[in-house]
Amino acid sequence: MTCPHAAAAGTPVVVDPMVRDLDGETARIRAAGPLARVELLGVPAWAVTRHADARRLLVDPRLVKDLNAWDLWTSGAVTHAWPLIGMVDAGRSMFTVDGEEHRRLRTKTSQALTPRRLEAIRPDIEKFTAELLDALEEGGRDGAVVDLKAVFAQPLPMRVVGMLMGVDPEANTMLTRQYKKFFSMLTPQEERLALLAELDVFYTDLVRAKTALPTDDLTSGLILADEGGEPLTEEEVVGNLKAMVAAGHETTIGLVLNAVRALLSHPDQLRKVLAGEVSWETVIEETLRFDTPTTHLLMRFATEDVEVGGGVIAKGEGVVISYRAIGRDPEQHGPDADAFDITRPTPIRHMTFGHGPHICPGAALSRIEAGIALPALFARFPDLALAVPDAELRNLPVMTQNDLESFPVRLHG
Ligand code: STR
Repeated sequence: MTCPHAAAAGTPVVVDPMVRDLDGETARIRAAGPLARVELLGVPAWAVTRHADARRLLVDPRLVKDLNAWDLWTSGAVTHAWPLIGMVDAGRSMFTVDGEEHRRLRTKTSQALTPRRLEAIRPDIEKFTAELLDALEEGGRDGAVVDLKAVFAQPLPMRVVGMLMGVDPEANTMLTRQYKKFFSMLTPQEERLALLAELDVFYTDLVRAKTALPTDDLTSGLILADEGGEPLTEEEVVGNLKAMVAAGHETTIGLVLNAVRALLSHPDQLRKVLAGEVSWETVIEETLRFDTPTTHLLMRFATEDVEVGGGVIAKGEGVVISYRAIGRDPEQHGPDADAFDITRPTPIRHMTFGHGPHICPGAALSRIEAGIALPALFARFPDLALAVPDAELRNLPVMTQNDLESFPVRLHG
């Protein structure tokens, strides 16, 4: 185990692929300073751990997403054998490109995901939620333990993002299974590379079908050029589509489960919410700050030396934004940053969706999903209870996300 002092002295915090102690690890990374040395499966990187620094760096054009700016990549030290390579080498899309080109790749997606435009799909999200609550009720009949993740929190965002993008709902099970394998560090790398290739075929087929016969989904929207505009290439549409599906389902699972988890372990706060004294909106924002779905966001590369909190990210080095550490930053959130508290007197100003040009385009969508799912869940099952002690909830071996293995509950206490 790495102790905080060793880390501060320059020994890297070795990020645990098995995610056995997320809180302890987050504290160690924060203790290692504003710019912490971390090691990700043998690969050295910097981690930004303070809100204010991240806010500045996320608009700094000297940090780029282009893998070719990474010395460890261009020198061949990091290859496709590295299990996290899929997080940075994801094809050309709004996730991997910066500057003017990035604007071109992103505009249509962000326009389609404004809070106003999303109001149109609210009834669909409500319908999916009601159907999944029925399934939950069925699974939890007669006091049986049911997995809130598998039956509710996981299928809901998949159905929503699938519908938006025009994915055949029949493919949802396959996609859920593939992404679970993609994110898990237990998956052998050859298998991960093979499934990514399979997903590329699936998405390319989808884009070709929509090119032949456009409908009113976002994938068709991405294919059609704006008047006078340059159309996106097939590779770019595929890249955006897979970024949307991957990001759109994985992160919202975390948001919903983490909110339920926090409320169930703080019954006094849950009572206030159910009594209407605190809004669901506050619950969602405090959950986003306190228990970020994204633990570390991989990765940006320095095109020049960049100074951060007394340290330097040298030209050619890689840096991750450690959103979990940032959400617990006392300089931003006060001395009780480590506590879940929906009664904070000051507004919660978290940065969990990022900042700057790459700020999460799905932020409004995830807030709408959680804003429908959470009140509906507790309205139907006000006595919802964890079926195991909170301390027994386990993370999946996923290094970049806060992804729980399962969430066993009893519906009626
Ligand atoms: C997964 C693999 C892939 O095909 C495409 C992408 C691009 C978007 C990435 C996604 C990745 C992994 C999860 C991310 C998402 C953007 C937001 C999401 C990093 C690499 C978060 O966890 C915030």
